[in-house]
Amino acid sequence: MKKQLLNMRDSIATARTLNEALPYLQRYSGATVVVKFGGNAMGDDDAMEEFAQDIVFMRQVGLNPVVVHGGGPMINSLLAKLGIKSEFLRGKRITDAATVEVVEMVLSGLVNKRIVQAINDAGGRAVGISGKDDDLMVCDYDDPELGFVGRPRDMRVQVLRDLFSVGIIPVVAPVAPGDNGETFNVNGDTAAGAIAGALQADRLLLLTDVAGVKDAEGEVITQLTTQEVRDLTEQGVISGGMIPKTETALMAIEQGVRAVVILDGRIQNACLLELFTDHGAGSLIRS
Ligand code: X2W
Repeated sequence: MKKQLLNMRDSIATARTLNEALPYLQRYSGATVVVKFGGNAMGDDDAMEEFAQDIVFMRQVGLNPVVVHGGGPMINSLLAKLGIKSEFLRGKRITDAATVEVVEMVLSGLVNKRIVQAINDAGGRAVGISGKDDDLMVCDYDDPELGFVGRPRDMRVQVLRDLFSVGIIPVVAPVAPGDNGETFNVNGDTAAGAIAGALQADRLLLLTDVAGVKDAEGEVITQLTTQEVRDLTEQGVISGGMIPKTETALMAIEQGVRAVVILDGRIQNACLLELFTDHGAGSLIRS
């Protein structure tokens, strides 16, 4: 009897949670949400399963989610096994011809298919592609010092819309073609920003392993404008690894993305918490 009562209480709490989510479900119905899933946020199989469930939930309630993933730590690990040295310059991997082959194998192969499989196991329909498929993201050389690192130039996002229209969740590896047969390695945040911009997405969620943008006292700032981001960067408060993320956010918003959230992927069900409850889990940036 006591157990039954407890179960009833749990169920009532669940029903209330669903009820409280209604305005958010209504607000985001039909919205396009690009989720950048970084290598550092991927964690173990349980974290992957939970992420996949969040994405399937989003699709189930009428959103159009697109996953753009990273995989930096996984690339490092295979490069080390192969004895290939690797260095970063201003947050991007210096990528020679041998490295770009490893990058494509790891991102388009191992990491992309692990995410696709997790989403399918959670009951969704995921299809994995890279920037090469249907020429989704044609790139120029980013910087001569970086080798085969791509800067997105021409975005052809129709393939993503075609996948949405039949209920498929696209999972995109940040590997892209150049004009002359090159394969480019693209920073995952950069790729997610370019895709979100081209889709005019309602939200870009940058899932990472930090709590968000912090102020001078080290407190997380839950909401900030693009101007505040510029000011804090000038003051040196936003620095280091946060800069590529805030730069991606500014560029995406300039291209028409409504808001960007730098989201703490270590928190359980971070995507659901951000989209469907009053409690965000990071820093929301908008114009
Ligand atoms: C990245 C691509 C993967 C990535 C790299 O080679 O590591 C460049 O730096 P995370 O896990 O999101 O860091 N590309 C040009 O962005 O992975």
